[in-house]
Amino acid sequence: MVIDISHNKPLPNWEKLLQVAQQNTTAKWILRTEQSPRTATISSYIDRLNPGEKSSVLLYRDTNAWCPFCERVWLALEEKQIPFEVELINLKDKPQWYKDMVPTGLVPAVKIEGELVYESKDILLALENKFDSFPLLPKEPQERSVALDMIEAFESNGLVKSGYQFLFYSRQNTEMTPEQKEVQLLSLQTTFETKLDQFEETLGQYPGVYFMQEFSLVDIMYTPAIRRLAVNLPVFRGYSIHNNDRFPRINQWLMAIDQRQAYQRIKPSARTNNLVMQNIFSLQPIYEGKPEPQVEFASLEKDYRMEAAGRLSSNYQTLVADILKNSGIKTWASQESLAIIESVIDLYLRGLVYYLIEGSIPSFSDLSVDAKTEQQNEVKEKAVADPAVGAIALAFLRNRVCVPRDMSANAAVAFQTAIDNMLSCIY
Ligand SMILES: N[C@@H](CCC(=O)N[C@@H](CS)C(=O)NCC(=O)O)C(=O)O
Repeated sequence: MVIDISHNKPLPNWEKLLQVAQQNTTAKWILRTEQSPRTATISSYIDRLNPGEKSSVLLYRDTNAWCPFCERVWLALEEKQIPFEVELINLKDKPQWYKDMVPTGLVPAVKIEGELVYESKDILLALENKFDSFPLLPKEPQERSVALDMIEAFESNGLVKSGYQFLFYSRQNTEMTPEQKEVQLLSLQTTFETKLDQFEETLGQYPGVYFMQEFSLVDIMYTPAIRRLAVNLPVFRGYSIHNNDRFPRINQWLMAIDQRQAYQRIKPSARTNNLVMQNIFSLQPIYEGKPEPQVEFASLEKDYRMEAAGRLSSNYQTLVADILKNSGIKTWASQESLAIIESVIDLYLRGLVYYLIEGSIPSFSDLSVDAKTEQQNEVKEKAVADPAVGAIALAFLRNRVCVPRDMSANAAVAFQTAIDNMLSCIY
């Protein structure tokens, strides 16, 4: 036990919770005071720099961590164990200095020893040229040239393009009959499947699960797009690459990529990818998303539980404010009760963090909160930890997490599992 709250002691404060979580996770993030998001994942190897030493690489990536091209560069940096710094660019409101600096205005871009490189493919090759740690291209010239050809082929072989045409097909066209639309959709599916057959064949060219003998830049080029297609097509088209007998090598490849150590804190979750398609690209799920399989709390790795606990503790003020503002609580709560409600939300979030750290759900029935009036900042009244407020706060947060912006995919599984378990204890 790390924190003792037995004998009806109050839950620990946020500082204590954050301290314990940070001591028990390898995840690294920074606090971005007064900015959104308030926390950001940083290089796993930043500690390798000497005190005062600047990293030779600065990565410009999108604030929401949705960009598949940024994901490529981020993954290469982690695979090569390069300590790097990050500057987040808000794509909805790109700073003028960024547009002036990068001719395309797009992310990602990097500065390597002060020199600007943009376009993800060019960045990958530049990093490979500059840093010989953990090579991501074969040394043997013939094999290297095959790898470079495969990297070039990403743009021209039509695999990803045909996948996205199938995913984004819109039935809105009013000049076609429903039957004609179905025929068109089926033809897009067939084209994509033919491309997947070619992909399957390419993966068979070398022994092992990757494109080349070893994991390489070729895998990095394809990873973000293929993973996004694999998690979005079942939800928006009812089409599955995963567990599809026609594509055994692609499935092995997806699984191997998913398990790479360097990818663990970068990969997006299926849920985040689906929500991006739904909310940003207005795709409609064709069937209700299956509930994610239940995970046993005991099977969650401590490192990731602690990461979730730490990220939440670093960001609790924003989360409490977000719940108050956007969960619907304000539509029924009286103005006078808001201070108490805020304290109850805070208490349940600390309870969630406590659970992530300790593995046991605190008993809220024994706990009360002190609500302070805003003006006087003094205790006005004591309130019981109303489970209804706790349930709203937890249910709201469960889908709010954006991966990997707010925490890694594995940490998000821990976070959501803990919330599910707490909710089932409330009602
Ligand atoms: N070919 C570019 C594509 C980069 C790209 O499309 N980035 C998008 C984010 S996913 C972007 O910066 N969009 C902002 C905009 O269009 O203004 C690369 O590989 O780096």
